[in-house]
Amino acid sequence: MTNTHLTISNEVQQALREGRPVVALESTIISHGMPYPQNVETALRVEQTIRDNGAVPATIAIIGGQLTAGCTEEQIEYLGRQGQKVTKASRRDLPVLMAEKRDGATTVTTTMMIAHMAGIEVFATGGIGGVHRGAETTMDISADLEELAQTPVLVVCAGAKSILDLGLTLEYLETKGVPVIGYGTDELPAFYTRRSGFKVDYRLDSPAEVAAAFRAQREIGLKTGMLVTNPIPEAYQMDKEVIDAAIETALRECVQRGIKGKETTPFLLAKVKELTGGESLESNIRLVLNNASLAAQVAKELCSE
Ligand code: PSU
Ligand code: MN
Repeated sequence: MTNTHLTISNEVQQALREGRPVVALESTIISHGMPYPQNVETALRVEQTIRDNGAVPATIAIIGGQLTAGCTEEQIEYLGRQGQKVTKASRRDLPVLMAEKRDGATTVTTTMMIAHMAGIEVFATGGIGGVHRGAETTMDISADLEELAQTPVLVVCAGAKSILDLGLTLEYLETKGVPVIGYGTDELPAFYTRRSGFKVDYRLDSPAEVAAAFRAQREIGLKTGMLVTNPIPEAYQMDKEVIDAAIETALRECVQRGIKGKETTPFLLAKVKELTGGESLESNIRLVLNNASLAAQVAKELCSE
């Protein structure tokens, strides 16, 4: 049965057919994760970085109800301009968006789903969602963790922001059987900073080692994803005190304003950015580029079987 809801760009289709490396990219980072126009500039730079490293980028989104792998520059520009007006689309949003032919920006969850449907195994992003602080009462746990548990896509990220409870996020991933790899580190990176104080399961030091681990899990038919956490380059790391203070303020304001559900993460991201000015945005851009380059190298290794 062909999937009539899925549209794969010609370039991506051809690369997949010829066994060339492809890297998936999410679109919520464009619409909800960064302000315009830096979001569009970054998305295009990320695509270029993937090309420079010998792979084909596939930015993923929902366009007019179609699950789209390989957005055009115009579609990226549109998502960036629309910003928060576009639906942030997680797993539960897909049925209605498809049926009503609406647009949606894909989170880590839906990007993994669509990448997998298209036959793309590697995905680069900034940070993943996780277990929120206070989840023991709010039950706010990102669908990203469930998706990592059930969809065999390798996700390269810079760890997770400490707007989340990083310890509980790691516990949850352990329960779900998701391998968490530190790239060149034993510690989970905390997005803006290289260290979080939490140990990861395994440290791997080259794209070939990461590809070998992913290939091994594929060979025994494991359906879990794999999380590769790649620390932000030293030069772009933020001062821990500055970022921690901003996160604390953002979290307090989030509770005071009664923000809940899917608005929580975008609110916290925007608030932290507002409080730390351009510095956190620059760090954010740099770490995404760094992840794109690693993901392309891993995708290349996976193709050289
Ligand atoms: N964390 C970031 N930047 C982001 C996101 C998370 O540092 O842009 C986005 C991603 O798309 C992620 C989503 O999948 O937020 C998680 O949202 P939630 O916590 O509502 O599941
Ligand atoms: Mn949530």
